[in-house]
Amino acid sequence: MSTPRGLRHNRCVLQVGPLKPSLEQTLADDYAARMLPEAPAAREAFLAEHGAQVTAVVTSGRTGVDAPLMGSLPNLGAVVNFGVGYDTTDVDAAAAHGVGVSNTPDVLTDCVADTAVGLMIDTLRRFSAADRYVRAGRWPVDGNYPLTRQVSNTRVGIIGLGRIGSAIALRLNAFGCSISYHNRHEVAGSPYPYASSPVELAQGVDVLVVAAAGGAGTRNLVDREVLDALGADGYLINIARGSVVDQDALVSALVDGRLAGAGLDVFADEPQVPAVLVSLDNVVLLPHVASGTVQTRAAMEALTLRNLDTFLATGELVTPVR
Ligand code: 8YV
Repeated sequence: MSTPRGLRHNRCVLQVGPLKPSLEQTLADDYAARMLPEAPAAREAFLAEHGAQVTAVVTSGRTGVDAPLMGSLPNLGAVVNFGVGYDTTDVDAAAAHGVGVSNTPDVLTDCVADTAVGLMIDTLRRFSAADRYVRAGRWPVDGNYPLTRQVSNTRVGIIGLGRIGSAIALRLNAFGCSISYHNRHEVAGSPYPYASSPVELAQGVDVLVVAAAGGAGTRNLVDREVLDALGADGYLINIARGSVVDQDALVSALVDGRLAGAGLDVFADEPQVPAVLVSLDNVVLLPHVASGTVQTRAAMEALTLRNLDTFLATGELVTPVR
């Protein structure tokens, strides 16, 4: 059997983009990992000098490895991704070069699903807005806060019934919500009704929750037509990727009153959030924190290192993406 790609040369681990500080420390201390410079000239010089030595990259969904970078790393064998989403890594180029890609599934499912439900409650019940009302001293002046939208027993449509979408459905079942979903393929054995398109799904629900993977296949899947199908009494919750929603169409729908509200953990161009969204009181805006708990991030870090260790020892990944 031939030696797997990435094990044929002296092992050199490259960090691409910022990572959790403790993970960066471990990579530097225990793996003598190099960090890819960000400035273009320094990056080019680094790749010219060290590119051929790199056998494994550790990165996150925030940065990833695109095809040109992969082309500069001729002995790369694995892209180890901290996070479940890997849409910033070119998996087709990786497959073409024989490079494995791993992510961190399962360990973050609970926290991301918790965040989706928290965002939904906050958006419909307007808790953050009501908190601002109290802090601004308006309660004694303007009286009771306006009534809001009930969460229990709403009709919820989930786009993407994978691990995270299913965990969201499970939680919302306990709220008496009726669940339906749209997915690339109908999920065999699912207890929930399937809608063959996002528009069809949006037409029949009060709340649309986006839990689909990012990437070219889902870009702007939630567009103006879908938002109009959701309607002026509808709410959008997105804990997936900003790219899945046409952000301009979303902003217009909110500004025009064609959508009741939105709860967003992700945006098209993070960390930039359109000023108009910030000015609206019927949206809840989070800085991409869905998996951001001490416990979950530690589990993600451990799984990232398990993938790296296993790759360096055997050429295999523990949780490859395909
Ligand atoms: C990441 C995420 O932790 O897992 C994902 O896909 O979006 C988050 O959980 C965060 O983006 C760090 O890269």
